Amino acid sequence: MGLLDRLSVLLGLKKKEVHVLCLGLDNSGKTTIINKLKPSNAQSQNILPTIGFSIEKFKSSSLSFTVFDMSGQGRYRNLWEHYYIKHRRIPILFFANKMDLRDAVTSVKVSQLLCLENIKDKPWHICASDAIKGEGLQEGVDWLQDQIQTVKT
Ligand SMILES: Nc1nc2c(ncn2[C@@H]2O[C@H](COP(=O)(O)OP(=O)(O)O)[C@@H](O)[C@H]2O)c(=O)[nH]1
Ligand SMILES: [Mg+2]
Repeated sequence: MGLLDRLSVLLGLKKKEVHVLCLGLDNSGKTTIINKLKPSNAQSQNILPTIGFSIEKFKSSSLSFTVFDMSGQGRYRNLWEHYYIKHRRIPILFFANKMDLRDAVTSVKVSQLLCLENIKDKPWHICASDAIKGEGLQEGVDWLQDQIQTVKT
């Protein structure tokens, strides 16, 4: 951020800008989640499979998010590491999405299957979500916003 932008954030004239890397298996609902977080007049009605990655934006009450929405396809996974900075204490938000499906496992079970309790060096949180209805998404974004605001800039 340039000096003027920082000043605008300090004065409350502008939201602080943050970058988010969105990763996950293909077809898990990443693009649908991001789309649902945009204002309704900016949402697309027809979500196509992501090729490579796309850059999306949405806002929370005090932050302006730029999201790198990565394709989950194997041949694009080597792109991920270019956007991921290993040694920083970056918060990780997990969505256990498609909770509306009859066979969906609970978010507790998902966190066990992914061994999330082994993540000791970064704050993490898991939310059950239904991206079609938009359920569980705000809880996740609120957590992310809290985490980012407690990190010193
Ligand atoms: N039932 C259900 N379908 C979902 C949910 N989220 C996404 N989908 C559907 O899953 C498919 C893949 O979604 P998409 O956002 O393209 O997945 P991505 O590949 O991870 O970006 C689409 O047909 C979505 O409508 C959800 O929470 N519940
Ligand atoms: Mg996608």
